[in-house]
Amino acid sequence: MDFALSDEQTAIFDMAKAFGDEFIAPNALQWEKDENIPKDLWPRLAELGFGGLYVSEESGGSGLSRLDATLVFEALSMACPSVAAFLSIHNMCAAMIDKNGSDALKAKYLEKAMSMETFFSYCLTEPGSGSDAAALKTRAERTNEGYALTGTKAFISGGGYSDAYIVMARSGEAGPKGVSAVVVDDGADGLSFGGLEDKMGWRAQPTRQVQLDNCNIPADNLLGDEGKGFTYAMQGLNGGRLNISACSLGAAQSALDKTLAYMAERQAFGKPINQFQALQFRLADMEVELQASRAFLRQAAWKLDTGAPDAVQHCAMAKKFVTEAGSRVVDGCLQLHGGYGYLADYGIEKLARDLRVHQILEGTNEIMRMIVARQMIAA
Ligand code: FAD
Ligand code: 2MC
Repeated sequence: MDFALSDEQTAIFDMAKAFGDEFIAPNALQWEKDENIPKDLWPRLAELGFGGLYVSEESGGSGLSRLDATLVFEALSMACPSVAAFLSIHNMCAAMIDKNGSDALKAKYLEKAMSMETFFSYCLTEPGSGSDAAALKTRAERTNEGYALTGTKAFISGGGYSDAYIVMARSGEAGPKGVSAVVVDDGADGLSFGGLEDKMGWRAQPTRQVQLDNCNIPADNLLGDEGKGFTYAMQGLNGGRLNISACSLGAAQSALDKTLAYMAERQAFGKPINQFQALQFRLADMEVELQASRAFLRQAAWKLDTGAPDAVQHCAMAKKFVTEAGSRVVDGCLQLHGGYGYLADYGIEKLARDLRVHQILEGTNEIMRMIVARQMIAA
């Protein structure tokens, strides 16, 4: 067993970190104020191969492992977790098309997804069904040409911003087996968007409802087989949950790095505050939390990469553990900055707001516990 990153993995991390330091970190606070990530960022990330991190090389992707991808999201989140997590959603969609799509669908979408001329959103949640995702009601009715979609998707990251949407909709019976996944292009007749949601964090990313009113799409925009959309959506989320964990980890690490520098400078009672043992112990606790998170996350990614039978549970456990640890660490860092931690200019309060939602989306941490406990009591 080898816990070290390979030279190639270290190079991937360093490349993402350098890009984030130069092109994302200096803009993160402004993009949050603008409530917009400039679209010209994406082709530059695509040049590094980040438009399809774990899309196969045959399809024009980078063909990396899930573990490699977590390194990219960890590194980019040191600059801004909101930007990194947005990129993760696009990657999740691109990989769903690569893994499950027909040759026609791949030919239609993947090249531009890899260059990130086409940015993808993922539409599962509805106003009446979030955790109980298989209860979704959006209909996909068969027509002569393909499908007519009617329904509303809630909380869609990139709603009204993205170029294409993977929509999970009901084409058959109640429950998970009646769900199909389809691709809807921006500009399609019958596609419209709700107002911009006013959120606590992830403010650089637009979140809107995606509304479908007899929205007609061609038959070859079906992803894979009819009735398998729920499984594709869940498989996509396994990797997504790893990525979200990596986003919490990178952001918390950057908060801790900033806090160490701050504590060496900040004086109280005649000495730098890093000389108080009570505070040193807090630093040590935070270091332990992040090291444990990193090891646990990478183990879960390795399980997904190797098709381990308990990979789904490990992805869920990693999401629960790492997102909660990440938020605790950022909150601790905010406290160690005193009043300055509460000011926007220091960047820590943004991280506390951005990371909070990682315990809610891509499956709440209660649902992560449910996934783990179901397996524990099944045997
Ligand atoms: P509910 O399912 O109503 O849950 C309410 C509470 O009950 C939660 O605490 C939940 O954990 C708990 N709960 C529910 N069932 C159980 C149970 N069986 N046992 C124990 N506790 C339970 N969705 C998308 O499809 N695409 C996106 O791009 C997207 N982006 C998002 C961006 C943001 C900023 C946010 C906030 C959400 C986003 N979501 C997206 C939606 C997100 O995935 C859902 O909010 C989440 O899955 C929870 O669903 P819900 O909000 O309906 O909560
Ligand atoms: N990986 C692979 N397959 C999975 C899976 C997973 N993680 N989870 C479920 N499945 C399969 C499962 O094996 C079953 O297939 P089969 O019948 O062939 O065995 C099918 O999906 C149905 O699963 P369940 O019987 O477990 O369905 P149930 O409705 O009881 O529970 C649950 C499913 C609660 C685990 C699922 O609804 C869930 O994960 N809910 C959380 C929703 C969520 O994560 N939303 C995130 C939206 S995206 C987002 O927030 C973004 C920011 C992008």
